[in-house]
Amino acid sequence: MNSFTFSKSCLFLSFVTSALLLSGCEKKEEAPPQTHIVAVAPKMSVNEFIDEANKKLDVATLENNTAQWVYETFITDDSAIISAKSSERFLTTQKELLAQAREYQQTPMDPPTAKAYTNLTKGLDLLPPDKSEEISELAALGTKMSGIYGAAKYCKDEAAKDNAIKKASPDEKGEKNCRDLTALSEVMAKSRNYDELLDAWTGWHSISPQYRNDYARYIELANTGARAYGFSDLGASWRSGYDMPAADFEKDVERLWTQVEPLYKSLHCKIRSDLSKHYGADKVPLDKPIPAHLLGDMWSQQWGNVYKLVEPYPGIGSPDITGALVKQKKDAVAITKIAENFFVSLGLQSLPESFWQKSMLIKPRDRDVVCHASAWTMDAKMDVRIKQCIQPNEEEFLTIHHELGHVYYFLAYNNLPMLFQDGAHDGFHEAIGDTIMLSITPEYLKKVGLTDKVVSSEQATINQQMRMALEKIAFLPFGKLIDQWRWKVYSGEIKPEDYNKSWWQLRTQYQGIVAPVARSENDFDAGAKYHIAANVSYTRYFLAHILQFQFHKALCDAAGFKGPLYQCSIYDSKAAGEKLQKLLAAGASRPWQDTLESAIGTRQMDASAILDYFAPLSAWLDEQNKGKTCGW
Ligand code: X8Z
Ligand code: ZN
Repeated sequence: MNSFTFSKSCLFLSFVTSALLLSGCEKKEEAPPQTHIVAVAPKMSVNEFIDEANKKLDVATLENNTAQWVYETFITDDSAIISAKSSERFLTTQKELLAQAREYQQTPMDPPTAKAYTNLTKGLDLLPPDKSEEISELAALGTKMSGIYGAAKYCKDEAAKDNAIKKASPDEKGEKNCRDLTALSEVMAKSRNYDELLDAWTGWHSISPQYRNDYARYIELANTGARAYGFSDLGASWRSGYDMPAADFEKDVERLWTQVEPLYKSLHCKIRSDLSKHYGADKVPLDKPIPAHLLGDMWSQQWGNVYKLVEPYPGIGSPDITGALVKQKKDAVAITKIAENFFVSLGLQSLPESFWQKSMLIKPRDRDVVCHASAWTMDAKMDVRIKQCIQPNEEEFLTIHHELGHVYYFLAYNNLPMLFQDGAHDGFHEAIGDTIMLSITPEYLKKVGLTDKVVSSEQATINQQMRMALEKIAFLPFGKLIDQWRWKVYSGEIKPEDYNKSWWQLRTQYQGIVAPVARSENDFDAGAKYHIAANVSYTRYFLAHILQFQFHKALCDAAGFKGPLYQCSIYDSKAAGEKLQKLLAAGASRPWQDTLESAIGTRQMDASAILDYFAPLSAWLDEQNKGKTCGW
């Protein structure tokens, strides 16, 4: 991702995304204003400038990453100051580089230089405002919001909250009445009691209003930065990072959504009817959106935790990963090693020793940290790390594969210049670990000792597909809507006084869910999601959910697999590994369309592979939904 900035998270140390290859072809509205163009001849050639930018970014990124790592793994008032200061310095370096870059806007460039230039100037997650006091305020607000999010605890009563703040020991009374996101998420995952779920949901959503005003100010400042570089707002900068005109990119996102929307609606229909059976039609009416706290997840984004409630054929052949991890007493390191072993089986390298020494794989007992999982490359070489609060359950097991996907990407491109050290686009980076996840089939689990039997039957297939669809299909509208909201917030179409209303309009429109209790503009429900508080763009995950199936198909072909896509596991295939490694090693050195074409023979993101994968479930859902009123 474009981690030029402090406010990234899920992967660190990449600066770039891209847009049009040659600066001469840029879209008018995104070109920096003429007033900024310096009319004198640049001091150095554009190639020298790019070399210098690579060197400066190398130094600045290492310094910034260390500050952010310390902050996110040890949140205190002191580390917050260091983090904000470091972000401010980083933004200032970026400002200097971008000012210099303007001098080369009209300069002819060879393709690699043009790509590096694009990566330096397009698709950035944050852009520095001109005034130093605004940079400083922006940096401090970013740090503040991620810190509040990371350290937040919901306390049932205020006295408990005071105790939780005062007392250091987690065992003391106050802390027990206060629950952090990990504890609240556990309720969301495991409880099937309507009121208990409601308490956890409303509890977590009571945190974000405290930074609602900060968020509005952050948007103002971020837009000031974007406008200083000729973008209409920061959302336009985000959309400029895909090697195509931003308007075409928006159309592509719509095209992909149109392809998958019917399958989502079909899944929604069946899940709603199953939830209605469990909770009653008074709580889950059959023609209305689903209450947002009943889907096993704080944000209703992935629904795997309600699998047992909706299992098509109860008890048939669906391996219990959580059960196996617990039974076999797998700790965080052992779980990470299982994921590493997958990559190694493809012929990729083992993780460096420093990964094991420096990563944070469990939640420390004695301090606040940002538990939201992330992968880091500290020095753009071998110092790669993961920060995750791993527990022995299926969700964390899958997430560690996601994170290692980032880590293997970092390692594959670490010999490239800094401006090429990134994913082909941000959706590629998010798709790698998930592609591996698609190979976690029952047969694979048997090979690694996490299940003892594999059942082959139509019913077992449908169960397996349902399990996967609850993760992958359920996610799609959520993956799209977050930035639909944010793009409008950045453009000013959604005003601060409508933040919450517009958020729920989109949640209902796309996901078919509804807030479980009345909401108002005193709430800030979008801010209850990490990527909003931390300003991480989100369309990347939507794209990743489409791309990973395209990658899976290509890698299965390379592995010589002949059956249906959903049965394929590339585990142990060196041929698939070689193909994957080649894709990763290209980093952001070429437009993503070229990288995609070399890897899988097409220049387009396309949902046929995901639809093909889920063909059996799709047909089964159509059968099940006959006679039901679907939609909301
Ligand atoms: O944020 C993440 C990763 C880190 S890049 C854990 N994901 C999104 C989320 O949690 O909202 C992965 C899936 C979507
Ligand atoms: Zn990620």
